[in-house]
Amino acid sequence: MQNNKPIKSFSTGLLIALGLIISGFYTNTQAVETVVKAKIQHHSDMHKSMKGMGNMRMDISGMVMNENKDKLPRDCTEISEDVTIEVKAGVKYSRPYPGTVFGYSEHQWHAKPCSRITVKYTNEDEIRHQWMIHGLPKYLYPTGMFQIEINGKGTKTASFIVPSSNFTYLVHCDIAQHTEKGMKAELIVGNGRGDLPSIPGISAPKYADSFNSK
Ligand SMILES: [Cu+2]
Repeated sequence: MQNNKPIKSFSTGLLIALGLIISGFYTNTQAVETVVKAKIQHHSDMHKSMKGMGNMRMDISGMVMNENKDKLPRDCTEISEDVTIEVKAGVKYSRPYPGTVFGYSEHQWHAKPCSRITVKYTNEDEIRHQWMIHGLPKYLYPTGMFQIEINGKGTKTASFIVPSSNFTYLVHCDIAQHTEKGMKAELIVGNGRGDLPSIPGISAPKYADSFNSK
């Protein structure tokens, strides 16, 4: 009996120690679990926010952002018509327009409200060019934009659907100086809202250059 007591107290101490280790381990496991859960949550948030950024097809030759082949704008009951825009980009398309360096093969397109527009875009230069349209409804096109970008020579095709309102949409290449140097166009849906300024072959600049000398 006398021997039992130290053993018993030892085993109690051991149990307490084991308990501490186990609870410590458990706490650690919980902490690890919390971290893992947070990471999973962060990952899924990232995916959600990527979804919020819209869909994106991307490869070495370029990208398509916010393509929409089938989601109708709220104010459309059906797709009114399918329109195909075949447009080329390149330095050579600037030739008819003095003062420009880059150009599109066409600078104005027409479409009916609620039409689905398929853009077949060909880049004939060795540099990067975009066909980027602004002002689309943000609940379908995050940032209101649809875009095709091609790195060097190549062709990409993608579609989007316009809403029912009469509107003139700006189309351009957003690469530094390309808009200013000729890569600007307009898409007129329905009756549009007049021409945008500085569209090569279509409209004069809003503020003409002044070369007055005194
Ligand atoms: Cu460009």
